Amino acid sequence: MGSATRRALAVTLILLTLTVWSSSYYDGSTTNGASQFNFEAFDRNTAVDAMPYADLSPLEDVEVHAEGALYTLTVTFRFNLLDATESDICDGASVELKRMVINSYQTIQSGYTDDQGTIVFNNVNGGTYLVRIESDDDRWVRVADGSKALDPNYHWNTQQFTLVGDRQLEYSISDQTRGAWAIYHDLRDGADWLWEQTGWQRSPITVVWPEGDWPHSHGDVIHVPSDENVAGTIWRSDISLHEYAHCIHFELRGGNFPLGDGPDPHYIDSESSPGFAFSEGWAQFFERAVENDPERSDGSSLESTLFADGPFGNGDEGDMNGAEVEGAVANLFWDIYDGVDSEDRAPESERGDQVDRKFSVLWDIIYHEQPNDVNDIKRAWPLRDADVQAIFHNARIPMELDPPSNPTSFFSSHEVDMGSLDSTLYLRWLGAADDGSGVLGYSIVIDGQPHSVPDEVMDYSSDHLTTVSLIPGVYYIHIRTVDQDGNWAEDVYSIGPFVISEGAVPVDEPLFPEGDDLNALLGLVTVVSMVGLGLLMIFSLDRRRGRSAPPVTIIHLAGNCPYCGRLDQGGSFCLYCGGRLR
Ligand SMILES: [Ca+2]
Ligand SMILES: [Ca+2]
Ligand SMILES: [Ca+2]
Ligand SMILES: [Ca+2]
Ligand SMILES: [Zn+2]
Ligand SMILES: [Zn+2]
Ligand SMILES: [Zn+2]
Repeated sequence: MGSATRRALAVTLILLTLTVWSSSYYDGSTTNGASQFNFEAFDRNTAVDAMPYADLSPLEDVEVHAEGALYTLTVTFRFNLLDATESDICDGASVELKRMVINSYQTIQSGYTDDQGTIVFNNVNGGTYLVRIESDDDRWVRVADGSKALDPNYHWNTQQFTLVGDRQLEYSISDQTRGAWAIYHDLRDGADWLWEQTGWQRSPITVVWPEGDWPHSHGDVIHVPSDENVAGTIWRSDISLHEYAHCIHFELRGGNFPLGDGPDPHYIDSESSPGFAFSEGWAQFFERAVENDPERSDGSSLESTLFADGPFGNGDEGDMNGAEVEGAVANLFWDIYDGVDSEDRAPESERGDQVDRKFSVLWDIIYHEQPNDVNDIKRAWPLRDADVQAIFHNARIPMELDPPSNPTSFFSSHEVDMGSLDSTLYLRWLGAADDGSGVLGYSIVIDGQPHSVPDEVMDYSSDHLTTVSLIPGVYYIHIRTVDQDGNWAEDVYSIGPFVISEGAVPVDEPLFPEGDDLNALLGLVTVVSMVGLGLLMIFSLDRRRGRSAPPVTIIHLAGNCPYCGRLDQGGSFCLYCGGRLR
């Protein structure tokens, strides 16, 4: 037997000894009136010596400086698991060292347990002490008792002890409320995983237990039911991490969840809506990713590509509606997150999972682009190739890669190369097409350059626009088309130059009623062929009379669309003109 093995065995025996000793020691007494829960102490000085394992004593690192006045106190906290023969550590928890001063305890030092559940207090005077531990790390999570209004955080005091030298103490929390440490531990695992992956952490959340009759997240607060309502929930790391994932999503989105209805209850193969499936799919993915295991507690695996086929009878089969099925979204996220496996593919698919650990790409999109569903994520995916297409397709989320074609013609309120005294320009374009997923919208730049390239951020979902009031100058309008799956036209449709003359003013009413193709077309034909630009200019000049200070610079009225000036009704795009609002 090697020395490392012997050492490991020795540690195991000590822990086993302490645990056994613990269960027989409990006496139900409390050490002071304020203690919420009594629990038992293992003092290695007495407990280990009392047991017949004298060979193990060199493992104890205990020194007593009888001659000194200041001592070092080392305290370790553990909690028993649901199976009380096993235990885990209380790491990162808030701890106070309290000294008895004239019949009451005063906090003299405080800090946090390390990742071994240990805290060291240095330079401690001799005296009578107790230590208080609280399920709060002041960083990621605190766990509060739903039955208490005042001082609700779960906390425990040790029995009092005297310090006459350096001392090491180890405690194990074993009462019925120790489950608070289970969820505390699990959520810290989740926060730590995210911190490692992304360098991002959400603000602290509060777990309230017992509360409610079903585990759920309110965004910043998680409610966990009592054992009477749903037995053992507090111990379920998959449930805890799932609800924590909802809290992450909530804060990432600035305090809301993606919109969308779903069935209640919902299952991994439930057909819901794109927003709901994104929200739940993210949570299903997160719990498995933190545990680093795609296998779920129900025996299914996130590596399965079949969730959109309703394998448990909660959805239809044979279609491509993975964006509306939480399991399909979770499967996609898992394949983005995990390594490659050419055998990981849908039955009908040629191509397996060749996407190698791209969680950072997914995170960037969720963090920066505020996607509302997995289709938004698909559109925002930066490197678009057959491998990415395959994992979307395997999850039953269609994705094509062919770019759309740009518009081929246009109508406008202003003639190209002709000066105009109307400072607001109306434009309608035609001919953009996409055979695969269909045209979604356009990125548009209006500037003075003849050859600009619009960025890959969609500005308009409609096929027409009215500009803000333009200052006098020469303008080009550049249009680039995007399809429903996020493919961008490779070239640009540029129109112009349009010339806004000195003294031009906006024409208040839209010249052509928007949203009515026939009227708009008739209006254009009328103006161009019968009335003519001259009349339009006279009209404009006429409108100008009576104005004291005609605005010629771009105006952004709060609450109004900057393109058409009508009331901002919310949403990403203007209801009237289709301009991007946010
Ligand atoms: Ca389906
Ligand atoms: Ca995979
Ligand atoms: Ca993969
Ligand atoms: Ca296409
Ligand atoms: Zn609640
Ligand atoms: Zn959920
Ligand atoms: Zn508008």
